[in-house]
Amino acid sequence: MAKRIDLRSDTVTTPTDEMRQAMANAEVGDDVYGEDPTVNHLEALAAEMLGKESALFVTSGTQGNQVAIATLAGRGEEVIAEAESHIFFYEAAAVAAIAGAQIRQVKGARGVLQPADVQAAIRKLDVHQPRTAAISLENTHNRAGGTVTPLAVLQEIAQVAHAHQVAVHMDGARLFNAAVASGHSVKEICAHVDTVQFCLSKGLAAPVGSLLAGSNAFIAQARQWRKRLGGGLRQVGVLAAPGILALTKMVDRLADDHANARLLAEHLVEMRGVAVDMETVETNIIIADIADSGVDVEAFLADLGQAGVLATAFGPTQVRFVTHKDVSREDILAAVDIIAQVMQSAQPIEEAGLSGG
Ligand code: TLP
Repeated sequence: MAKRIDLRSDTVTTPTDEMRQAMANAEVGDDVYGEDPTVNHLEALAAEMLGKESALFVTSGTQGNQVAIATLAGRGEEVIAEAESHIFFYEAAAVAAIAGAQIRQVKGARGVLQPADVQAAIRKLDVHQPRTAAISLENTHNRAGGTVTPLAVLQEIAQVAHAHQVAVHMDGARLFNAAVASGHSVKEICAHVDTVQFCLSKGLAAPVGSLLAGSNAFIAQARQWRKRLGGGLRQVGVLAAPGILALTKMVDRLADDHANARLLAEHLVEMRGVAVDMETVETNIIIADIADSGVDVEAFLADLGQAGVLATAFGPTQVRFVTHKDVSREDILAAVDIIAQVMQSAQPIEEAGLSGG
């Protein structure tokens, strides 16, 4: 059987052989006592790379974001986040459920929050209004198609926020993609935010885990929130070991994923009925809109899956493709042929008698 080309997400990446070896050989201890040397090494390495005082190993990107928000925002407070951000869209209302805060959705430009809009959304001190406790940025922005927040915008948002004593958190699940695509180091990017979460288990290919970074005082409080949420793990060096390799060996190769995404997007826009906003294709995510084809997204994805290419529905007419370590340039070219064939033979909704009219 032909290889399955899985473009659903970079979360599907499998650990390298070297990572598996490192897991087997990891030196471990009880991390709740602070005695796991491999976790301590990973946290110190991450803090150093990001230019923050401390870092904390957490189970997932969602846990990292939620620990951060719960630390920064309390019950009855407000967090400003981009309208389609992951913390709003995909974290099961955890900001409400855990921190007890509400999210103020602010629309960005291709996912990038604009400083003037952030300024306008910050609440005044008034008995009727919640305190604005934090601003959460997403870089790269998933639902916008992997867009990168320019450094100048980050800097301006930080100025606006800090002038009002509001903290800035960055959901940097794909922070390293932002760094590789922009040519700025993660340290330069993180200099403008107070707290940042990034994932080891996406393009960097570690099996599990994220890091949350910030000041010593923030991380001390975050550590307690992690404990509350059941994220205080024991001999977790077996998971930190591949994370160290993710940071030391897997960053530069993200450029290949970006080149593959570009290649795929260039072919997709040539297909009839498929639209891609090429300006958003900066990293490893492509959002294709198949509205003009008249083809039903779910039916299209089912046929595509049968033919060996997996992608995700990302809206009523949108499909998301994500490139990563486990798909090569050859796989992308093979996927292009398959997508074109499936698109050509797919029946528009009206012809298939599904229009209901
Ligand atoms: N995103 C996943 C899905 O949840 C949509 C994906 O396949 O892209 N922030 C951002 C920007 C993310 O894209 C994700 C995962 C997370 C946070 C959460 O990370 P995990 O899955 O580790 O909780």
